[in-house]
Amino acid sequence: KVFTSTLCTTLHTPQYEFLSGAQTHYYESPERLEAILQYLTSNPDSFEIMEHVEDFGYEPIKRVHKQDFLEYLKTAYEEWIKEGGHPNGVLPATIPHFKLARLGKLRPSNILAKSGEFCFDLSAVITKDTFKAAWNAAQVTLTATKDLVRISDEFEKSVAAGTVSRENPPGLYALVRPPGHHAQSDVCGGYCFMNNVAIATQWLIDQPDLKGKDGGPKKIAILDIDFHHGNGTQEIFYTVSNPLYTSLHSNEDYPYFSGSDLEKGEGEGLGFNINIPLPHTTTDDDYVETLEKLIKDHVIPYQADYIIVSLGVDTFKDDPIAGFLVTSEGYPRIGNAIRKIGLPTLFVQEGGYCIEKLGINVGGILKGYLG
Ligand code: Q9C
Ligand code: ZN
Repeated sequence: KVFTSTLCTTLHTPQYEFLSGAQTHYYESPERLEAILQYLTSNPDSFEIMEHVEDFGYEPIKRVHKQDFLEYLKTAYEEWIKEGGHPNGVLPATIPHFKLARLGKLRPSNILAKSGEFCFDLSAVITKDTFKAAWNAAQVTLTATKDLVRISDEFEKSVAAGTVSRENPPGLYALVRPPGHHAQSDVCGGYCFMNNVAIATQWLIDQPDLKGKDGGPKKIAILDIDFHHGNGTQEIFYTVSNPLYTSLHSNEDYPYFSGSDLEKGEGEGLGFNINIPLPHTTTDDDYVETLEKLIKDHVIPYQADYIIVSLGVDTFKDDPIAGFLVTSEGYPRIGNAIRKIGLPTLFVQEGGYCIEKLGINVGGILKGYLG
């Protein structure tokens, strides 16, 4: 089952961004979603598309993101225009670099200052309806998450009754944009504003009636297979032991300052953050082998109740802003490796920018998962 909303393709359309100092078109575009949707619609035997979106309100978003940051996202564009900002959208020109912040104690309310305080790069352009778009992506993801609980209960019953084998776990997909895994509790960046996967994860942990095997909250293992490190998801859950955050990503690319295998979590969270940085030479075989090892060494022993996948296909060999060698034949193998975990899984769309192959690549992962 695929959860999406037409708002994912109509809202949040910045005209340009800056890459290597040059103005380019905005890579995180509605066409990305249209391409994926078109592929899934033309495979009706495998995919059922749901346009139903429930409203979970502000509460689940506030559990992950700070109030002042959310207020900023909501009001930034209007203030920006009022102060003479360019209509393409809010982009910082001054970001509080940590070497300055050692001395600086100021937190000015000026929009030019706030645009830097709440953003870490030049790719998260805030337009008139960015807040609404990010809100919508979070609500679609939550809608899918609620259904994950339902289908997972059904799955457990069927397994107990012996009508379904554990080898065929159910799966859902939230087809959303803007993506989320670079958004931290109080900073946007990397095309991300609200962290959809983190919001969904925290919501599952917070449900009072959802009990895990030990009587505590359900346990979630996050598998981040986007090409880029999910600095946002890592930051949000760095000091807790639920969820387990695991990521395969490039060892030499954006976001540059996080993603090392030495980042293992802190306090109660120590040992529950697993980063596996990989080189640009990474092929289908390398990727699948590393993923299978990650699953065997870390995901299976964690004994989660649910898997949430940050699904990026910017690992593709022809992705215009990334650099691995994964081919369209590799994606079904990746999906199959995830299926072999044997747990109900929610896939949430993150990156992937090769429009021509987005459908077949995302579809390949999902089909590989379905087996
Ligand atoms: N030379 C996601 O995939 N610009 N975000 C990087 C690369 C930002 C990627 C520049 C890339 C953000 C969700
Ligand atoms: Zn990415």
